[in-house]
Amino acid sequence: MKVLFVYTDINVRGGALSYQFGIGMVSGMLKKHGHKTRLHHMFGAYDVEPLRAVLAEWQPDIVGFSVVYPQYRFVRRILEDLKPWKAFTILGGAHPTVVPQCLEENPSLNAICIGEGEWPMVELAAALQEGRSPEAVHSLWVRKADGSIARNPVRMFEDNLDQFPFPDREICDYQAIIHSDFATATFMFGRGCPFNCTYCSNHIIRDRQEGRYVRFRSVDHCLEEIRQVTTKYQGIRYLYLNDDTFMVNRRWFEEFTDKYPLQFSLPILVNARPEQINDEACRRLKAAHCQRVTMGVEHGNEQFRTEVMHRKMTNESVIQAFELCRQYGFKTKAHQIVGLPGETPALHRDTVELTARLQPDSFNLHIFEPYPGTTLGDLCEKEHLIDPARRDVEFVGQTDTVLKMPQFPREDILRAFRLFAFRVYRRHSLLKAIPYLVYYSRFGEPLIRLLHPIKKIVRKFAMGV
Ligand code: B12
Ligand code: SF4
Repeated sequence: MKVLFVYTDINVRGGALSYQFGIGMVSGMLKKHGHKTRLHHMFGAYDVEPLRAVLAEWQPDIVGFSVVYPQYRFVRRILEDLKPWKAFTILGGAHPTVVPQCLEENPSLNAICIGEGEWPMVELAAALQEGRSPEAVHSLWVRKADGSIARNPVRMFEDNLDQFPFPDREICDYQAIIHSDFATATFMFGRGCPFNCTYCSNHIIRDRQEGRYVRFRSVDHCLEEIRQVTTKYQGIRYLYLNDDTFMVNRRWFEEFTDKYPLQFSLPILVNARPEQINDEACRRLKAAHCQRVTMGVEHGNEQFRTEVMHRKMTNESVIQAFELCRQYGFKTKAHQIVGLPGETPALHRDTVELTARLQPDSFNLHIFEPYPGTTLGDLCEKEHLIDPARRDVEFVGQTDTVLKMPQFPREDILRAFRLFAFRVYRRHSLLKAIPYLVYYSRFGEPLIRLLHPIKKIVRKFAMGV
């Protein structure tokens, strides 16, 4: 079977290409079972014509989309714009996992996959190849010939991740991704996350399947993947270990940080929760050539962060974590959010103040977006906080708001977003504050694309990394 994956990355901010692990994992598994796969990456503005050309030229049997909620509106448009479809169409990824009913909204769609897609896709491809009906494939909802929908039971989480092939990086121009992403190769060693942040879909994804959710591949399996990737691709200078939960499994973390430096010398970039950072963890990270630690802080007001966002940590522990990382010589990066339901300009000022106190080398400020089914998404619906006129508006992800809150109007949220970096860095470094001010201004997005050829120099200058 020929399976075409579509990765929509439409209207996202910034010029870097990214690798989609979900597609990579499913593609690796399909290839192992003798199928052919190909990827169509939609990057930049919405343009369906190149996809139309690929469909006509390659004639895939199955077209699989990997979909997150902010991209769903584009996927719907694609399904409409390219109908009638000759291929079997299926959605997988976070959005159909959380909202499987999206099958009903799209007449051009044949099926959706709930949760992990490796085995369901292999079974789907086998059924279609053998001329059997895929109506009973577990984890799939399938539109039947009579128009009704088969809602099949969902498989358990796969416990042994080592049995899957490595994510298929040959499906894309992975060399170009490394180049575009500052000479960085990205890895994901585990799956699942044990936390319950109320703005994140994680808790719903966890509930969709039975079994152990937070899992890691064995350390040796991960090291072998690093070896293969660093041997095969040129010019890699950093390894980004993208797992949110890199340090959650202490035994795994210790084994990794023991073994990695014996075999590799490339610097690693990691994600951590502030409460996981202590002397012992930093010593281990240092030994593993860690260069940067990224931490989700998400808000500067302790009470708001705990009660509304369910991120239970003190500001003091956050400050200590950033200081400790600095002492060990790691660059730091913080994630923050503005425009949350119930937030006020005064509460946001706490985020500015805490970030100014932390002085991370770099940061990401996201504007809150209500994802369906999340605790905060449901709250926004219940309290009618979503502006009906803006619900389906297409904008550059997380740089605008769909909420209408009298205490924190849209104009103020956008202003807070644009001025955040300047406010955070102005007292410490105008050289850093001013480029950031431009980056987050209205002209930021066109400028990022204009400066694309010299972005490494710009980043080094502004962020020191
Ligand atoms: C790492 C990560 C990223 C990374 C890498 C993304 C990737 N998948 O490779 C980066 C930083 C690039 C990223 C970007 C974004 N992310 Co993200 N990300 C995650 C995170 C933490 C883990 C995802 C992951 O890679 N898991 C491992 C892989 C193997 O699993 P998977 O992707 O789920 O894929 C499996 C199944 O879903 C399924 N599957 C996936 N695709 C397909 C396709 C088909 C056809 C089939 C059948 C099955 C299938 O099979 C896969 C293998 O089992 C999740 C949180 C979470 N707990 O899941 C958020 C999450 C998926 N991200 C989310 C969002 C919103 C985004 C962004 C929009 C953020 C932004 N504004 O920029 C972008 C969107 C990028 C895009 N264009 O799609 C949301 C999605 C919410 C929702 N309800 O849709 C999540 C759930 C976090 C949250 N805040 O709720 N993300
Ligand atoms: S730590 Fe990250 S992935 Fe886990 S629940 Fe919170 S936001 Fe979601």
